[in-house]
Amino acid sequence: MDFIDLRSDTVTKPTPEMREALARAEVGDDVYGEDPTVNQLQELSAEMVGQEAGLFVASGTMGNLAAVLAHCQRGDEVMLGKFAHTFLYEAGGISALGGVHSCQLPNQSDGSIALEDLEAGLRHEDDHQPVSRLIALENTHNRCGGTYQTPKYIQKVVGFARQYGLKVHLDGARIFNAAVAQGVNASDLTDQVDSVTFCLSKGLAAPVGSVLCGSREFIHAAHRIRKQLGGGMRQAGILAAAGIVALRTMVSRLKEDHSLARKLAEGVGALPGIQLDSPVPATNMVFLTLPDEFGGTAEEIAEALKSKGVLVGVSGAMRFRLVTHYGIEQSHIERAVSAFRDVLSAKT
Ligand code: TLP
Repeated sequence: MDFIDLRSDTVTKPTPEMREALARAEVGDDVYGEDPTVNQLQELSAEMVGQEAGLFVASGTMGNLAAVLAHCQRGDEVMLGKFAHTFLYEAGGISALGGVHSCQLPNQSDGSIALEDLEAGLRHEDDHQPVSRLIALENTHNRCGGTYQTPKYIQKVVGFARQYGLKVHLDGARIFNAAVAQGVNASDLTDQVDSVTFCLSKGLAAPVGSVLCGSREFIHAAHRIRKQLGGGMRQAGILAAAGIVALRTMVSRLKEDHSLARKLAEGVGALPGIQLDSPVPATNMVFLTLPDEFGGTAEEIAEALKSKGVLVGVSGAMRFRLVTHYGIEQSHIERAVSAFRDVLSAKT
């Protein structure tokens, strides 16, 4: 069966132009810094997010981990939201591998962390306490519904961080979704922070990879950590070539994903019993909950949808995540809505 896969934008497959570019890529040994295509991707990335330098890494998880390890010593503390991807879904890497303590603060509905909460989370000069070193933000915010934060908010957090001598890392896995949704440049959201990771392999559809960007000095430190993590790649230009095409050709089309997410929300939101987190999704994610009366489990509902050709993500007891992306079209949205209609009406 040909599935309509709404589980994540990570399922996107490379475009024909990417396949051509990776076949033709000029390569070298990137551990020696000699892969011209990797170097080109890193320069382009840094320029697009308004930072001095970039580092091609295997994944968003590796980018965030290398960043936290480059900013923090063992026993230091990172302040992040309790729904942060780095806290919930990165296998505890920052504490397991870096010995970095986390201070988990409430996330507002748009994924931001209130300045009062940051203030309350600050540690003081006291041997009993860890040292506050870093604030980690996430934009768009996955668990909060693909919501975004504005340049003004980021600027406020950076101002706060400067006041207390803290660094700011941004998990910008979907930073281009955040930028396109607000009609701003990605750099408006990233040029103030100390480091930013963004992913090539989500909505931008490249097969592999993320880029960590920051100052030259920071990237020098992160480069060593990437090596420690086993992430020094060799002729990685094969992968980087697809990333370059992703950055050049796939950013502006993200608005189509956002518009299809709104249509999907409209369609499923009109079905009886479905509760949307937000009637108008901010970017490319639709989160919905079914009332307990439906009986059974979210996994059973997901299985029933699968038997109708639609794959969805389960993100809690009767909570689902549907993500639009390259390869999803209007006709798929209609089929997904009718699969939900059928499955729910069979249950009632
Ligand atoms: N998110 C994946 C899953 O891990 C949940 C997804 O399907 O959304 N930051 C954010 C905000 C992310 O959403 C993800 C991936 C990452 C970091 C990690 O990226 P990868 O998967 O490349 O390690």
